[in-house]
Amino acid sequence: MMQRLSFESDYPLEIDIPDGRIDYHRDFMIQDEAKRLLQILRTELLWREDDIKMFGKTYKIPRLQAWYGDPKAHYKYSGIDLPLNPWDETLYSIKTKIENLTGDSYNSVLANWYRDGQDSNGWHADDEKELGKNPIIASVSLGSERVFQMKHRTEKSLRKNILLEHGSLLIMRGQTQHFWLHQIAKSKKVTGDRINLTFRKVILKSEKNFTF
Ligand SMILES: O=C(O)CCC(=O)C(=O)O
Repeated sequence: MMQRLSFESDYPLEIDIPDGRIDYHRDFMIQDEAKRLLQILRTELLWREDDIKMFGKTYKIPRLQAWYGDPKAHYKYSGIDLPLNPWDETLYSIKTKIENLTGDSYNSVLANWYRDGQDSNGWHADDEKELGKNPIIASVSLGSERVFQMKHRTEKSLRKNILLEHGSLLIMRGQTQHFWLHQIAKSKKVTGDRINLTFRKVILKSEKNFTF
């Protein structure tokens, strides 16, 4: 069942999942500000249409993406080595807003642009070794609402569906990436676009205690 979250009391809402932790800030941005940022990011970011290889075949990833961050904050997933762009002013200001709100720190961001409901992001966890043991992932949603689906890796009956609203911030922390997978499935009902920004802290290769 899909959950539209209610905010009568506590803010942010801690979404109750075993073996992990999720906080959801529905009103992270006021609607006008979120709309303005969506318009800027559509044109300002260096969007790429990357390929992925699966079972010997090459496919276009069903969304556009772009990677920004501190010098040396390199990131690779599913064989895709994303070129690192230096911080964009708009992305940096959103990063600072999240850091001031939560007290966490980030050095990079993966931007995803879902052009319509046919764009998607399949089941995965953000568990690459560059992200360290219990990564904190801060995910901002701008534009059309999409459902963030989660499933537990071993307890197959455990699932969670969260509606990601325009201007919201969802934070995954603790052991979430070890125990849970997430996805944005295709949807025939969604016609508009959506930009998602997932702020991360990549362990820099120059850091002494970096071990793969
Ligand atoms: O679009 C989203 O909300 C999820 C993005 C995501 O899963 C990712 O970038 O790893």
